[in-house]
Amino acid sequence: MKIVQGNMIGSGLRFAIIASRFNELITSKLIEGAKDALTRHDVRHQDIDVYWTPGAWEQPVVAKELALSGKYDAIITLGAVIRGDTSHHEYVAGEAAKGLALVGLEHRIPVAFGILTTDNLEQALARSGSKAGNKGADAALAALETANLLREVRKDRGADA
Ligand code: INI
Repeated sequence: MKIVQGNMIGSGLRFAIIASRFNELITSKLIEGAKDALTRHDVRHQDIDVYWTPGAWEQPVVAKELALSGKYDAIITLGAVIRGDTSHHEYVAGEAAKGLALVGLEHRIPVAFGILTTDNLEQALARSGSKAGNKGADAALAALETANLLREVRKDRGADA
């Protein structure tokens, strides 16, 4: 039986973080969580770049361009879509999720989904560094593990890394 998994060693890997200015109170904390998680796993500060978008809606097109650049081993998307009085937030969250999933598949690069989708600000605060952890850190670690897993899978296939 063969078990293949990605290790959690970040040295030499390069990451792009895409973060929304919308709900920056939350997203700034997600960025801190993501950066902390990566550097604790030996990713160098200079190998982490942060790109700001106006909102979650704009993230897929930026992710696509970054994937095309070939500069990164993984992309980490961070945002907070909080339910409002209208259905606007549903379109924003749904299209961001669809678009980001497409970028990962088309460009064969891990695109971690660290966009919170919550009913209220309290739930978002709980997930950005308080009682429910920090989803920015979780997304960063998922990106790191998947980047290393893809390396293993490509090695197995004899494909270029
Ligand atoms: N963008 C977010 O990142 N989170 C939200 O909660 C949100 N809501 O609810 O409106 C939001 N809207 C802005 C959107 O991402 C675009 O920036 C805007 O529609 C302009 O294209």
